[in-house]
Amino acid sequence: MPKEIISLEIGKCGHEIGTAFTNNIIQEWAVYNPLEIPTESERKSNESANPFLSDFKKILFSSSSSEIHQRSLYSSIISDIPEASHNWAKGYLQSGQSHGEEFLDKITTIAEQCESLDNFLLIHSIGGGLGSGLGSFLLNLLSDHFPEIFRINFSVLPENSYEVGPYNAVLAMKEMTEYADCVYQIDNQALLDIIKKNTEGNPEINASTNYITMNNIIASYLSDLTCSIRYQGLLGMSLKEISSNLVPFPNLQYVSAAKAPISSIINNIHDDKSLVQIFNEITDENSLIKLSSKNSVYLANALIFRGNATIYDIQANTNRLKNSHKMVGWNPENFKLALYNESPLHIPISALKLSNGNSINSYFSSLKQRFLKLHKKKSFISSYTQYMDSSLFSSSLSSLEELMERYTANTQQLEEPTFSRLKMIV
Ligand SMILES: Nc1nc2c(ncn2[C@@H]2O[C@H](COP(=O)(O)OP(=O)(O)OP(=O)(O)O)[C@@H](O)[C@H]2O)c(=O)[nH]1
Ligand SMILES: [Mg+2]
Repeated sequence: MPKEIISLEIGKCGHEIGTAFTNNIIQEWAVYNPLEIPTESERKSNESANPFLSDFKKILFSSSSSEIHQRSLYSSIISDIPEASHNWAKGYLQSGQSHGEEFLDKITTIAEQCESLDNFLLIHSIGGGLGSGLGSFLLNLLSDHFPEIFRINFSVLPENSYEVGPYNAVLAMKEMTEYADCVYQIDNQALLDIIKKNTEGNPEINASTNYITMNNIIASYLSDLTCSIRYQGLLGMSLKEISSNLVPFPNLQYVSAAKAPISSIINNIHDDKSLVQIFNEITDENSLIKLSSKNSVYLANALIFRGNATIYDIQANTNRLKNSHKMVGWNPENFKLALYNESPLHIPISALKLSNGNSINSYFSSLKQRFLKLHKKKSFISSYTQYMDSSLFSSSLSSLEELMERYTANTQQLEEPTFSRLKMIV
């Protein structure tokens, strides 16, 4: 029975999110298991004192040792990596390739400590240099050396104001399309807009608290995704099971999410929305990536429900939700449900809807436009071509265009695609 997750936190954003996520699950665990939480010094002296963290191994890849939070929670820290200066190519080559052997040694040592490794989880932004470039390099490395182990990316997309973001994101996505088994994407711009909408009139939320609030939302998303390493569940599903169900075919592996209730996470307040209200909130309009839900067709969906409600009510609401989604003709029933009694902190009931479908093309098309706008003006090109061949820009853009075409083609046809299916886990 696979169980351990090795999470690779890459770059500043990866580290901040990894920290917010670990804090979230430790606090939550303390509510349900008050006697089992070890102190910081117990953790330092005895690694196995981490009750669920023994199944959740963290490796940090950072270019600065001064800002590392909670050292004791990491199985390994690599903190002397050269800065990638917002540049995918520098991150891939200078921060990645030139340290490849050292990275492989560290990852292999941790992997050998696992009884039955479930997956690698790469947490990073694909806007910055290290997260996108080193992230791409590590994904390649894992694919070469651990081909049997599922590779899951949890990738933050750059907000509109992050100038070189579109270059780095498109270059990284070429690698993820090729080497990742599943990619959960979250869009900083969508988060900023959701926060703005939910905080009008709240004087405590301002630009400087945005990252904290954004990371709380992301942490809670990751916490839902990884419930199975902490709780039994009435209907439990491991991260690998959820991910392989969401990706019926390789190279169509981009998952978006909608979460409810979101205002309680943002405003840090107790929320007691009804089950119907919660289900009404998890639409594409509230997605954590900006999507247009017009004519959406889904290849697969999954719902992670947490909290106390009768199975009958959950099932009735799930059926209602399912009926509002147009599923692809050859996969009409792919709407998986995971159920956990343990709700998130301060929230009695919550739901996370995960979707893989053609509405992601609306985001990809806006990313392509942002990329082209930069590329046509030849902005920043020379800082990339110091490290890579310029043809990589056009091949990465082609990879994005082909991905969009695959999403369109495979959500239109009634027949099952002819390329080989990933092994489905029911
Ligand atoms: N949600 C969220 N986004 C962040 C955070 N920190 C940085 N980002 C975003 O990540 C992108 C920049 O990536 P970073 O992670 O800072 O960069 P890096 O990977 O360390 O790489 P370099 O600094 O370029 O070497 C931008 O889109 C930032 O807005 C964070 O704590 N939370
Ligand atoms: Mg950085």
